[in-house]
Amino acid sequence: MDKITLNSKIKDVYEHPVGRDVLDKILMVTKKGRGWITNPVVANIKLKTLKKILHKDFNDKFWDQMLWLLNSEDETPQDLDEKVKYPWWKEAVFYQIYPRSFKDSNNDGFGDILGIVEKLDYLKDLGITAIWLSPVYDSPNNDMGYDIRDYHKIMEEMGTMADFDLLLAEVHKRDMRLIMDLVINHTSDEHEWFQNVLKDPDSDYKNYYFIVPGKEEELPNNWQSFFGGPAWRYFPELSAHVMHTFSDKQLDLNWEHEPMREELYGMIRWWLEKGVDGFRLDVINYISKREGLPNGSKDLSKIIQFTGFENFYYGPKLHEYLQEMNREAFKPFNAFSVAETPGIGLEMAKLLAGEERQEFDMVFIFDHLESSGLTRFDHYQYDLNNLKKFYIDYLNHVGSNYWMSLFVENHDNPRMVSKVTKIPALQKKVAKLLNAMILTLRGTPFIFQGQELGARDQHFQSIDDMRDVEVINFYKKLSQKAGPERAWIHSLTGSRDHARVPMIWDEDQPNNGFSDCTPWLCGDGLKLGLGVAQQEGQPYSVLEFTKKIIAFRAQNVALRRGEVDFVQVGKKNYFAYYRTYKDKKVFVEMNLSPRDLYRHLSLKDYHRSISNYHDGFRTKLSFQSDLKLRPYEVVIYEVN
Ligand code: TEU
Ligand code: CA
Repeated sequence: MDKITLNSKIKDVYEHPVGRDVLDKILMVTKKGRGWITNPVVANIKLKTLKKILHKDFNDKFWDQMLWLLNSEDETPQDLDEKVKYPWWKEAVFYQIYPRSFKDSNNDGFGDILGIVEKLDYLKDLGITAIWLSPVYDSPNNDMGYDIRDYHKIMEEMGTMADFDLLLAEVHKRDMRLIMDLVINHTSDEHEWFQNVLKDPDSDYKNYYFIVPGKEEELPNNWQSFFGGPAWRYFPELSAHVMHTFSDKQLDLNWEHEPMREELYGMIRWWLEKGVDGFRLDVINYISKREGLPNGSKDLSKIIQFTGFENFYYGPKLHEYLQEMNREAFKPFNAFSVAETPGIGLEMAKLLAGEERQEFDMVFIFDHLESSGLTRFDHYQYDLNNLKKFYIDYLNHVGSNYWMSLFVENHDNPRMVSKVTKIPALQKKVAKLLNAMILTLRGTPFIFQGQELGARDQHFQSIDDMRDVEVINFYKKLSQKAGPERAWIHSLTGSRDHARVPMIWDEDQPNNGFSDCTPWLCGDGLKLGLGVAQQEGQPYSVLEFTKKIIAFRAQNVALRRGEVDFVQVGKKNYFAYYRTYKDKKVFVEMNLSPRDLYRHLSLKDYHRSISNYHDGFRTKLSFQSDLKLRPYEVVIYEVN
């Protein structure tokens, strides 16, 4: 791969994997289409000319950082065209459990492991074949388990290691798989490793973290934490700053230090020996920090929001560490891995999860969760055409060696349904449409707990009702700048607590059947018929609809393995595709808008199998009455 310099043309940058992802991000944030770059006039502009044109917005530091980032990758992703292999995880339907809020077995207000065991039959009945468990390790819960104190111990509220062993056995007994959350970019400050540093600042453990000696008022660099404020916490007892890219109780591990890496790999093998089937790796693309920890570009941070990000979100030794971890820990156990990789675009993703790369099986990319240029804390209505564009773009640009994860919700985001519409009657349609989409596209679907019920955002009354460290810090900071009212509007819009409220098992029971005692985080208590007990056996409920599609997918190989062919892609609000495998064919079409939509395909030989509208449902279409799709309608047809 040629080095990118200021003499390179924009089109050279766009040919480069990192360049393409970075430019795509810039186009997204500035709401310009790809056409802008592929336009021959723009494509032939040299970077130094662009630098001149943009000198007001972007200074020298920006260009230095950009060139460094681009030249840190000299490999090109490959899009192969070979026979696709089908390991179990490509045909799985995953379900993400947020254990603290799933089911409380001993009525102390916290969900726990035995609570999960109680509900395994519910998941089995839904058709789930694999579970991803958010962290259950010992933790002071500053970031609800994403701050691990002891990797070998279960958090007290969650139960015991014996409970965990039971869970694993019960999962396997039901022919399901279990993957754990692996948080190894950082540990809690209460982890023994850091405690050892405090006890003996000269011990080797000082190399496990980024500890930079100096005066309190002199920060090592200008990096910002994702949870507000600088990415450095001062420890007077060490006369040093310690790096934390998340909360100040989550200290970043120094992957440069080999003994630290060895300990992590040993810990991973320990869990795999127990029999867990794999891992979801938390912010794993952040582990390699640029040498010297240089300042981030202020200009760049206008685009990516966090100063310093470019120095570690795709760091220089990332691939080296990941290949090593795969070799040392995953490979010997044939363990499955899915990486959470915020900020990564498709080309970088291919270098992280291409089959031949021996790093991860899949990644979670986040480019689709917000409309162009907006963030989770912005109040707006999400346009589903964005999702369509994202999936077409991505699925049309991968080879046989890349497999996509499909998701629209997780524990870090408000409910997608609420982002799309606030109208309760339409929310159920949208919930079904979204579930249908991730269950019928090509890839592995991940359902976040409650998504199968059509769970929506909460009407929290004030910041006191929220528990998440991110939103609490965010609210404090914004209140000072913009006043409490504005701070509250944005906090309510973006809070991760919307997704973290307890599961609704039965709306007729106290605390919705989650616990006999007041939960650690409460929702607004509105009864909207969204509980499991309220939906089970009701054929038109979101739950039964979702179950039906999962069952259909299990029976229909075209939905699991079929190639995807998008049709009429230029038609706004219309999203339609064929899934084809040998002689099996399925057609899926959707109306992405709250208005009727006329469409012009001849569907008369298709057998209509599933739809989120049941009135007037016929398996055969008649030409006169079926020219239009109703608001947020989705229909799945068997074509043969
Ligand atoms: O999230 C990483 C992450 O970057 C975001 O999704 C995060 O929620 C937020 O947007 C930061 O502004 C992972 C975990 O999923 C999350 O729960 C943890 O809080 C975080 O890492 C730190 O471990
Ligand atoms: Ca409990």
